[in-house]
Amino acid sequence: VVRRIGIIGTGIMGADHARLLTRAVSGAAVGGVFDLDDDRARGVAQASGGARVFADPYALIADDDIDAVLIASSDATHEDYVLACVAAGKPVLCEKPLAPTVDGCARILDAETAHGSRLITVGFMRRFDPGYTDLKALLATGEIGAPLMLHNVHRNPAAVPGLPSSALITNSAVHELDITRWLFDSEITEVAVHTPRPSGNAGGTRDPQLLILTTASGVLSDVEIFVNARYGYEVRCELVAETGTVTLDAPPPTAVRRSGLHARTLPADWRPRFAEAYRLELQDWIDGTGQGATAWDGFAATFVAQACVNALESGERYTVEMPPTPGLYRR
Ligand code: ISE
Repeated sequence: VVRRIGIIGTGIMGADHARLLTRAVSGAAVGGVFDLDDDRARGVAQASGGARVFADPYALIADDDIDAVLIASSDATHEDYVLACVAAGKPVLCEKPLAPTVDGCARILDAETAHGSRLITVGFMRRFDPGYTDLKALLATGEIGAPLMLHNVHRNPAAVPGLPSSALITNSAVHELDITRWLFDSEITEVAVHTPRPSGNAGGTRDPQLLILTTASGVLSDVEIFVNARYGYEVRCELVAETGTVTLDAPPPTAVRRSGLHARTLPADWRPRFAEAYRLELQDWIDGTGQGATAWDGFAATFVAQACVNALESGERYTVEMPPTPGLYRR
């Protein structure tokens, strides 16, 4: 069986997902696309083997020939589209964030809970990155003892000028908020955010930032988020445990030695760095294996991100008082 996927939003991520679904994932085909920019939608439809172009995203969601929906439109539109998918009883993969506000995420949880079974997956693709899955598997062996600290580095070469300082948290560091909960299987209970003198290249944005997260299990996870680092895209971390450490990096296999330099190339953005994670995430979704982040994970990430934004704006530590996990999401 080939599942026919409808894609809402054919920008950078929507186009990339369409390409992977068409070329790199088995059992899937792009059945339809919608984008506010008609030409862009047509281009992606053509590259996806002649998928239908819809003029209305809700018509795409309701269409009998669309089996499941992938949402890669702008963040503020996610909630309405996800709710429409739940109302139609269709599986949906929504790019992060599930919704930009805690209230929006809560409305989605209510809708899915009322529906009574899980339809929603959130695109926290790092959960499928071979480096992170290795790290989690290694931790589970107990070979390096109990985890104590995780040092995360997350850098982008350049952000749009005028980016709000909160966006470093809600749009970028939100990945580390999710990966911290996932890796340690423990909720984040306290957050603090520190900022150095902003980079002169950040155009007034408070960039970089240092987040300090504490989990219920007592692990400290610090996150350097720097979105105007200029030199390239980089995500790495080091886990410190009782009897050993693990570093996660993604060096390309080729290194150049020339003119007194020993160099490896860095990507310009996250797509090459997480290409395999995206492919595995989509294959898991199509297969219905259910390893992806749930709506509850999406809610939790937005909830903790909000606490971090409060901490950034007030300069104070925040205790994160997350509501109890609804029954639908308990293991
Ligand atoms: C972007 O939206 C992503 O999700 C990337 O993974 C992240 O590295 C980047 O900072 C975000 O802007």
